[in-house]
Amino acid sequence: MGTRIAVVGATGNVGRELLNILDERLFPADEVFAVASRRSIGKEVSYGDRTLKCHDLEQFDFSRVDVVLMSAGGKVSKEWSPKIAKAGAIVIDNSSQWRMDPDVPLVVPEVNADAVLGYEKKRIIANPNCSTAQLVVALKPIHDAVGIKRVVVATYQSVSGAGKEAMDELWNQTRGIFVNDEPAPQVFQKEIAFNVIPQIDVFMDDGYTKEEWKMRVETKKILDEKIELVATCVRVPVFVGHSEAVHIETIGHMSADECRALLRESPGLMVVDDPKEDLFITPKECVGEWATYISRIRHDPTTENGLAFWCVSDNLRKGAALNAVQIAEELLNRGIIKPEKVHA
Ligand code: 11C
Repeated sequence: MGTRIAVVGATGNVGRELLNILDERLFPADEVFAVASRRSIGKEVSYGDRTLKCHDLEQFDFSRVDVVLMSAGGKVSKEWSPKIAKAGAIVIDNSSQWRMDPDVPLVVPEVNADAVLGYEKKRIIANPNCSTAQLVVALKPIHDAVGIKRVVVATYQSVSGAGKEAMDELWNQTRGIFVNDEPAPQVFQKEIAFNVIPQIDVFMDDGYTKEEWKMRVETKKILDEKIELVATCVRVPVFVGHSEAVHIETIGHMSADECRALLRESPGLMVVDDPKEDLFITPKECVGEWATYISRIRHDPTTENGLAFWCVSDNLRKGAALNAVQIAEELLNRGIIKPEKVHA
């Protein structure tokens, strides 16, 4: 018998991508269930060429599945992940609810795949924030080669990170400008059409936003506690695809050419970088892709061991759904998912 999977939050941006990616990657699932809140009962979602009807979260019997891919926000995850784990399934959660819990592994398979073994304590594995996931995939090979001391990153994050309503807000405001009927901001703090907003998530006491804090603490947990990181996270009027301007200070020296050659060979990365040919990647070009794209690798002349680069990825994929499915693949490859135990 193959694995049985439930996708919770199946009608959301990430939920739909989870179903697409399970299908695209031919995840060996015997059954896939779409689960959502009561208001989505009866709604249908696509899973490859099949159509799944949404089950009600409150009524669904989670002892029927081995793995639950959860993308329903922190509040739902706080209540439901422990209940689902108790029913015997392993939860792979996309929210920020469990990421910094010492008993929950925070996993990006290209970086710390072995950490999945820590699932045992709570039967919950956390998926990082989208802006962290793509960054650590790029940092890992450099850290392994010469050590990273410090990272300074500025993000250019698409509106899809804030959900479907945020995408509608960008669309309606953009259209509204041309027909003189601009809706007031509701999802974002300020107008997003033809603008950029230097606030993602709430402000904290130290003046940083929670998104900026997440990038720092999650990078430390996934990659190395010793790495210092400071971020400025900015929302831009792009539908899908997060971009990052990354500056790093390394312990040992690495030239830009060495960095380019190293990243070309590293898992999860695609290097598109030739300024003479105007070769670099923009977020629009990475939509629907699995890879994290790296462009504009160069030496940072303000410090002896400095590198700068541009990092772009589909935030709904590597930043969320793809990473979650990769974690499920790790569980399969390591024999941690044992369907016969659950369904005997
Ligand atoms: C955004 N990064 O772009 C956020 C979305 O902690 O999982 C994901 C928030 C999170 O708005």
